Amino acid sequence: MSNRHLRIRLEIIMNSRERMKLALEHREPDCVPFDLGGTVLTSIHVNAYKNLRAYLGLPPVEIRVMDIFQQIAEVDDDVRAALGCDARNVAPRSSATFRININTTDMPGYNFFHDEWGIGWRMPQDGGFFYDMFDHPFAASTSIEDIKRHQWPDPVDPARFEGLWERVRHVADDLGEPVIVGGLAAGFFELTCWTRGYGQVYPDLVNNLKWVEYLMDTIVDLKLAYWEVVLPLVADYADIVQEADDLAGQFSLLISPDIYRKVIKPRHKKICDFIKARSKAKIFYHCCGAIREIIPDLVESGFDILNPVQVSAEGMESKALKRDFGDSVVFWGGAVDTQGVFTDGTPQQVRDEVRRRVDDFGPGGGFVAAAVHNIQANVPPQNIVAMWETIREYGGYGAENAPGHRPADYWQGYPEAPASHVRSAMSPDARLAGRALTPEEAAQFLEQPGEVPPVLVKLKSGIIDGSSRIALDAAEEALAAGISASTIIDDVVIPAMQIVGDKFECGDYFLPEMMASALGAQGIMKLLRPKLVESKVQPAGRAVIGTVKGDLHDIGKNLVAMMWAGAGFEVIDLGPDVAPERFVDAIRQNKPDIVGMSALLTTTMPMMDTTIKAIESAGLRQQVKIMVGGAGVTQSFVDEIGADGYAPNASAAVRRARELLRS
Ligand code: HCB
Repeated sequence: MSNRHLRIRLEIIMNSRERMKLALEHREPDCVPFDLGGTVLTSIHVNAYKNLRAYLGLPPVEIRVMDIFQQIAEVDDDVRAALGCDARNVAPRSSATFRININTTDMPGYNFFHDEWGIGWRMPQDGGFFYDMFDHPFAASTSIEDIKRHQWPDPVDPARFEGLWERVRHVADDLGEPVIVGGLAAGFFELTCWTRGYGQVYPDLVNNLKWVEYLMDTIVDLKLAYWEVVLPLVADYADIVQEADDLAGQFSLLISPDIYRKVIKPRHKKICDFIKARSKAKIFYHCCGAIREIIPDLVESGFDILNPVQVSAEGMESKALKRDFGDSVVFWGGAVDTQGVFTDGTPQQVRDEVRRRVDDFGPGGGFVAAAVHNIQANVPPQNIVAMWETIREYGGYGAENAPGHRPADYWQGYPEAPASHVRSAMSPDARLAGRALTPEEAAQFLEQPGEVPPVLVKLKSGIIDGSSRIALDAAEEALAAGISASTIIDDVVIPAMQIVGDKFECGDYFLPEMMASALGAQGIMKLLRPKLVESKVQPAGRAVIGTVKGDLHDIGKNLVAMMWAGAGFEVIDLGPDVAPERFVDAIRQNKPDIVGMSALLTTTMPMMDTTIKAIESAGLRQQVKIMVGGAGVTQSFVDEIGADGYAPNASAAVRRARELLRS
């Protein structure tokens, strides 16, 4: 057989569209639907796709890229047939008024282009995996006029919809597959982040709300205009329509539930209501990370399907998700944890993981099996096939091995899933000890005792509240009143940032509040730095930090850099996508005490090891302490690569840096 590695043969009873429709109605079809390539968030990186085709014994083809940014492949019909893929994307085309023009010469080392929103994307010419954002049209904007004047894409350009009706009809009637209609680019919040820049949007939510809401509403209006045209066009053929944002990280939401409910949710609801008034399609919502706390809100907003169901994130344990939300939402994804076992595990470990997830999510329908997020470049084809086989082997409803038909002792040895994900006033130490702080401990943890002059109180609360203007004015006032720079730092800025960090760890503050405070502290440190130099005051230490080569995720790294600055460190921030040689050069040039590295992807985590080896080879290892962090980084990984320390969040990074410098 051409696809020689596939051991499983599926007894086909329904076509994909029938199967999918039942699953989306929370009913059991013949088997769990399987998705590879049905959306731009459940596809496969071109490198992994090439390997998969070869492993399946399928002939090489010219790989069509489904999404240029993520470098994911359009899954060809031979692979779809071999694996029995149950979902197909019928995306509208891009606007005729815009053509991507890739520039290969004007940015040394990169290919780059600007998209129709004005966002700049680039990919390293040497070994790059993705196009990453480097330019945001509103990065420096302060006025609503900038938003009005911007040349926005035309959401209803007829060229987008050319041939769309024929394509959806063909998919539904001729192929018997469900029709997934893609949205206008990403979700409205994601597009807000992309056009403004992640580093700006979060603090905007605290101290520039009116402006950022105007930007959001502009984007929502474009989306509604798009859906207004596309939905009647695809009529009843549309089974699923798609929206996507990123609202959570590994351990918690990025924004507070309160901000979600006040700022994001009404706009989500507006979009969903608009779609539901015009279509019977189910609404698919992609949001990575630990979103458990707002799942009821997402359901209230009108989303029917959740993706990617990041089962490795906090509170996202599959068994408890199904128990608590299985009746109200369809889980699309979650079949295998892409952060660990899919890349690093053996095929048997992948089988064990997938079997468990199918058992958890499968009973009663409401589950479409897919990996958590796009299959990354470094996932071995054996593991992809192991995933697929296990879904087919254990995902047949009514069969002996059907989901949920497990022996009574199957769950023995698995940790009991939490009833709900509770954020509470828990210091990291208390978290480690597995208990919440008492109210007295929590109060002590959050308060700074002692009396301070009013201007310093103003300064302190300005920092804690994220009111950077008030804080900066107060710092200037304090200096003018003769209070020394080192007193301001030691007695106010550092303790204030300590409180901010504690609030973050307690789940009281989220990214917007923490970033707003950290930006304020950073501004004050900049103001005070010359005074410190004048009076020969040494910083707490000097730190170089960067996100490693190939990785664009810089939100966490920026936060660590800001918190270090707020704690009195002099920080040299090398940015994202930093090659080992640049870390080495920065150490030579700046002679730091500590080097911080960040990586969020399993494909880039090995770059931390490479960077440490480069630092060793340059003979610089003994001069610096090396600290690492990022969603997938664990203490055992730290030990493996020989780093000196690890911190799970920015506040812990301050504590750990101080410890390392004392050691
Ligand atoms: Co991104 N992404 N992403 N992403 N992304 C993750 C990381 C996944 C886990 C999501 C998932 O699986 N569902 C996943 C990685 C899976 C894997 O590794 N196998 C993933 C993927 C797959 C991707 C792409 C590959 C998508 C694709 O297929 N193309 C793509 C890759 C781009 C690239 O890097 N080249 C991609 C893109 C994006 C963006 C652009 C949409 C956006 C990044 C924007 C930016 O940073 N400028 C993004 C985001 C936002 C995420 C999630 C949702 C949140 C990450 C985040 O900002 N967390 C993330 C989901 C998750 O984390 N579970 C998802 C919040 C910060 C505060 O936490 O962990 O970064 P942090 O930092 C902490 C902590 O780790 C520590 O302190 C920080 C502050 O508290 N720390 C340090 C961090 N660095 C430290 C250094 C030290 O020395 C010490 C402590």
